[in-house]
Amino acid sequence: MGAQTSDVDAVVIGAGISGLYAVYKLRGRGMTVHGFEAADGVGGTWFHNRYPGARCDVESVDYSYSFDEDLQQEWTWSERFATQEEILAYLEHVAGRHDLHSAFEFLTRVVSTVYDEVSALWTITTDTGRSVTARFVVMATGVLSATNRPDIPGRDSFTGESYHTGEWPRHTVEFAGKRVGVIGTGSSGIQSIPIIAQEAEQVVVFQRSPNYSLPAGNTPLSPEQIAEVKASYPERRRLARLSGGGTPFTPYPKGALEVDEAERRRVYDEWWQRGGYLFAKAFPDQTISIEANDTAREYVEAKIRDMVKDPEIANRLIPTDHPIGTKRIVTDSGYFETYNRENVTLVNLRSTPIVEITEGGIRTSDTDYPLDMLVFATGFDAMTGALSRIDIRGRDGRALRDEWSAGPRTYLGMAVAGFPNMFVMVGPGSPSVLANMVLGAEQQVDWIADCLDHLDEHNAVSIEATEQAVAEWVEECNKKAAATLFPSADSWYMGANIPGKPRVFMPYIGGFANYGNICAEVAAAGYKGFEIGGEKDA
Ligand code: N01
Repeated sequence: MGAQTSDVDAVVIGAGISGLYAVYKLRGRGMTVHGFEAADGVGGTWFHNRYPGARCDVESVDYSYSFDEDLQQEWTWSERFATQEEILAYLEHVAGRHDLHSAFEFLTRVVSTVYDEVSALWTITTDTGRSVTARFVVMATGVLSATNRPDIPGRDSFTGESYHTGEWPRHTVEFAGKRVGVIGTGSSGIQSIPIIAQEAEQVVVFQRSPNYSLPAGNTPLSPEQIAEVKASYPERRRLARLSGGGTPFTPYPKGALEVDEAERRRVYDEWWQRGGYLFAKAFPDQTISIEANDTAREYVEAKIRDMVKDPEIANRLIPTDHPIGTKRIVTDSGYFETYNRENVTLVNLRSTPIVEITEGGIRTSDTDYPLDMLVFATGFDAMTGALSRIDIRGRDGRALRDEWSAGPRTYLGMAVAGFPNMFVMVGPGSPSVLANMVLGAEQQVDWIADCLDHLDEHNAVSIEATEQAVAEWVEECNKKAAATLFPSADSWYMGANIPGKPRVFMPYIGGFANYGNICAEVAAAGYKGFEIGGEKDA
């Protein structure tokens, strides 16, 4: 089989963090690359999540590309945890600096990608009726990009303003003088509620599951701090690549149950001061031993009780359904204190569920809440949602949706048996959301570029994961997850937030550094677990 001529060498779907870098890197190999992006700009997650209070929970100096040393030295982050606005400005800057906009066709949604075995080409078709053929397709479609608007009775009958945090409009949303209902208390709800409450006349929070959240401890970055980071970037990045989560932080060297009460408290105090989700990893045994986890949980519960004046409301805000850290700990600014405000009401949907959304508000089993605005902070069909919304067909017309009907099945999170020359970015089976997404994207794109070099060197046209390699990797991912407390939580990591979605722990939880090493070993062994096929036409 020889490869026929395609319109371009590669199509990249999505202009978020991984899509932008994929275009840069593949073009750098001399490939022709065409990108498609449904939005009218670059940025992916950071384009869409413009809700008030949206910030990254990874420190800005780490949540940034490392591939361009000059960029790293020239760009100056203003705060420890960057706002959505600043991250989007950064990504626009990167795209401008490397002429990446020119690769993309914006406002164009891919509806199908179909592989043809005879030509060994993919045909990518869009909602504008365009079709492009390519040898390779890179699915940089995002992990938290397919929004979830739950099918609550009467959802579309509401006549006030209605927004989803993950599809927030560009125009300024005015809360002043309005009664705002927020459904959902994940990261998006918890970040936006304090800001909405400062402006709105009244905020009613509809909480189904309480979540653990820690103050961000966000501060402006001083010129001295910036200079120090810039001077030490090589070491900072090196440590990040050796870490479990893609940032230069490591847990305390002993387990929570190996130290006495005073030492444990000192460590939790220190990690509390650092702020944010890293608290889940203060001690290395916190997410594998329920006894260790209990010590962290009790510490945070006491903090919540300190912050919330009304003990009954504090009780409602303390999770009882999952070990701390098995859902992503939220990084907030003044969340719990918001419930001390007169204009904020917390509705516990576990005791009084939503019966319906009406024209004028929300009706629970015991109360009608009249509202002017509804904010759906109800999350995403995570990790697989964006892929399943595209009709992806591999060999013999096999549909990815069907292949993954019992849960996603990948090799190294990047490749799928039966879908040659298709690469999935930061997808299920990779550390993905459990690590720094920017370094994760770089690591995978670099690996893909090396893999394409290998194909060229061997005059080959296709690479495809074997069924056996996929089966073994899926088993490895499941084994790693089962050794932790994570599967015990009804989280979006498990697909538990979407009715009918298979319950599978989707990311690879063996650590960022380990994952990188495994990928490197696979490459060094001549792409073990892959079939490399065909010869290029002379
Ligand atoms: O979404 P979520 P998110 N009726 O799925 C509730 C990243 N992120 O957008 O838990 C009533 O976490 C649902 O309740 P329950 C980060 O990785 C990062 O907030 O299913 N409620 C939950 O409370 C994060 O983890 C940042 O019982 C319903 C909420 O909606 C991920 O994105 C900022 C419901 C959804 O929470 C997702 O966060 C923002 C229903 N029918 C996001 N359906 C950073 O800081 C759902 N809910 C970087």
